[in-house]
Amino acid sequence: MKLRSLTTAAAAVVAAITFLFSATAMPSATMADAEYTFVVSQVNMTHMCQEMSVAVVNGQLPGPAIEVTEGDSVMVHIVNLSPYNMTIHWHGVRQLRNCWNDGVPMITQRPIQPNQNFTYRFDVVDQEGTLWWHAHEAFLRGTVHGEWWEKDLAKVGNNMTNGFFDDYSSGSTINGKLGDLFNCSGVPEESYVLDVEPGQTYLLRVINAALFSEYFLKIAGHKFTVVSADANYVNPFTTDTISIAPGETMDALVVADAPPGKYYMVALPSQAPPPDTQTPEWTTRALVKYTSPGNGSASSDDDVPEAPVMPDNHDTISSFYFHGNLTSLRHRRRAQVPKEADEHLFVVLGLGSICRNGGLSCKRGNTDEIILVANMNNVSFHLPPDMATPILESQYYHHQNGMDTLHELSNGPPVTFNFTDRDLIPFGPKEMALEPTSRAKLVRRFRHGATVDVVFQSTGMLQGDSNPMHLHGHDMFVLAQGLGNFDAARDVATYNLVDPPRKNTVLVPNLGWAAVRFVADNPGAWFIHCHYEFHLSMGMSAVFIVEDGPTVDTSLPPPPVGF
Ligand SMILES: [Cu+2]
Repeated sequence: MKLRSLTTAAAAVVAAITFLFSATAMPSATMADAEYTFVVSQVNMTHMCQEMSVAVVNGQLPGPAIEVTEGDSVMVHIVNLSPYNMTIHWHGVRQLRNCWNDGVPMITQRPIQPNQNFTYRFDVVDQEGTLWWHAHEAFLRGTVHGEWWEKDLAKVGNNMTNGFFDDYSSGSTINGKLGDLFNCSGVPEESYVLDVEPGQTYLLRVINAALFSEYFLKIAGHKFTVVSADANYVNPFTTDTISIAPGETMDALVVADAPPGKYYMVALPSQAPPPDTQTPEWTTRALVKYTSPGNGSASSDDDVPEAPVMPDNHDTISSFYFHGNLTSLRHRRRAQVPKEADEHLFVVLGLGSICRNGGLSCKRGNTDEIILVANMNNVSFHLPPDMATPILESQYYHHQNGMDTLHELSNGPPVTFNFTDRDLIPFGPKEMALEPTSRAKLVRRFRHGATVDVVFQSTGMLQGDSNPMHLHGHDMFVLAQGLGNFDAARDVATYNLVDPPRKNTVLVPNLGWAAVRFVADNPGAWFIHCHYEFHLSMGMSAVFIVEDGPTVDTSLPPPPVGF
């Protein structure tokens, strides 16, 4: 298959963003192959009869795409004219020995304050396909693209951190368009339209930039051939439905081989079935429209578009099987998966609570006396609001204060229980007994070059939620996934050590587990977190500190000039 010869690329995106092609080559310090200026500002936008002030880049929703060729160096000047602190994270970019440019507030840098500028520099090396950028500050990720919120997103972020969870989006979008399932006083919202010519093949770059939900994406009368995920080629496979979790990207080919006409492209959010709390979820749709070569439309305006039959919105098992189909395409320049690991972590993704009174004793469960938090091995990530120095800077300069308050992520949870017990889903005595949690600057240190296995285990404490876990600065080999509780004696034998997919975001299935392996070869302080914004804001995150190697070439250079 000649992927590089495809020049017609359309972007269909479950809440849009950015494209990065890539390759090998090193840049000079001052010049860049691609240079962009991103002006972040507040603009007023009106949808569904409601005017909102939203933070956007260069006045656009979604923001501008960065298009680069393999091997390019990239420079992006951020001008923050918004009233919010801001950083931009280059999601999935490997950032080899370049952690200073990873864009995570108080972990890799101080946030860019209102009316301040900052320049990011990075290379895109050995990655092909689609990556994206987003704000990594409170809930502002929401407006650099995606859902439509009739809410102040900075405030929503605050609410979630403080244990108030009644905020939901008002609509989903494809490339910033709500589509005709939404209306303002009966007038349908604008739809994203993908014009296609019969017989042509299109590359769709699909990004789930939504804050809360996995999505199913389907086009009536057409099939997808998935060729890449998280900017790594996969063995192509054909499917009529793409399943995609927040933070993931998928590149898929679509052949316009249906009878000329109009076809809906539908993005449907999914959620775990009751007894999980059911939240408002919004389906959105775009239009695939056949045109004739040269001029004219091959479909008349009166054509009623054909709609796809969508999976049930509780059909979490389809997502499980879709992700199980991903295997990596053999690539001569890429290292194979290491056959053994040096370190083994079992990370239980849970929900807990801390007492609002600051003590250890209070009423648990459905009460105002607690703040609900999300955790990893029963510690919830928390940075004190008065923290002065980012973790990376403290690590690099060996600052004592800052580093002595770090809490080491343990190899496993403090107590073992039936993690996927459905009786844990509703508030009750079983669940409440497991609630007490601590908060800390949660980190884990790795020797440079260590091969690390992590098994992520979802739990009924978080209801039946899946967890898309995103690791910065590294790709992870996804060795296996399963439903229920991970059992090393049984499950290690199922590890794929032949062609596991490489992902920066691994979807840990609903009431199940996922096993990953990565090589800690990139010195720095790397955020690892759930890409559901509410789990992240509740503390489902940690920092992986990778130590310098023995040589200059395996060590983190000093911060860039002007940092
Ligand atoms: Cu999560």
